[in-house]
Amino acid sequence: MSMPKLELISHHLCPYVQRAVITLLEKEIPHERTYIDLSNKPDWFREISPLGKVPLLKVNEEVLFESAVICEYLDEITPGSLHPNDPLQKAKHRSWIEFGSSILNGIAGFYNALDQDTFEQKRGELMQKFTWIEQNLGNGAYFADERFSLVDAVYGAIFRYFDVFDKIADFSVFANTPKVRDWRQSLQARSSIQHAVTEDYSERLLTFLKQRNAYLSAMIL
Ligand SMILES: N[C@@H](CCC(=O)N[C@@H](CS)C(=O)NCC(=O)O)C(=O)O
Repeated sequence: MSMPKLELISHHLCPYVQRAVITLLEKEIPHERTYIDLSNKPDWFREISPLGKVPLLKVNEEVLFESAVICEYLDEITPGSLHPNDPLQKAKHRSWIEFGSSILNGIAGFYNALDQDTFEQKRGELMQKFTWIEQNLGNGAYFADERFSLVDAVYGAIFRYFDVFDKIADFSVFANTPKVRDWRQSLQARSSIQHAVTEDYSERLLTFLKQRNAYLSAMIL
């Protein structure tokens, strides 16, 4: 199959976009990336995005939306697979990818919390979610074993938030989850994860967090 022309419609801070970029980089797929401003969506984007969300993948003249769909499509058009072959294991990976989306909602709750009580509650909820992960991680460097998979792409983007939170203060979210801490390190070292965002990612995220006017915002110097 000849490779179609691929254009990923992206946003600098979006963790769902990162899932697609990591897949593109892991599979060494030639593509273009176009970044848009979500607070001022271009008309051409509104016209092709059914949910008004990034990522979108333009495949020649067709449009795909939803990161899970995009990642699986990219995986399927290239040799090898970032999913397990066994149907049950593959389904489990998809479950933990969904769980990753609920962690992203939890992270948004954490950085948007307006007062200390809510902030602490959200921090506790995140810790509980990572306890679930701790109990379901394999014994290798990555989620299941020594092979990088699509679940790893999802959590690589999640852990990147904590690299920036760590610059603000020590929130000890991983204090009770040593396997998660090791996994985070393996993912941080992975080239596809390092290169899934632009170099100014941390500054952009800090600026975004400051602008929330939330409890966390006040902690940013
Ligand atoms: N379920 C979607 C979620 C994508 C999503 O929430 N994208 C956000 C940015 S991270 C977005 O485009 N939001 C629209 C907006 O801010 O108006 C996926 O997996 O692709």
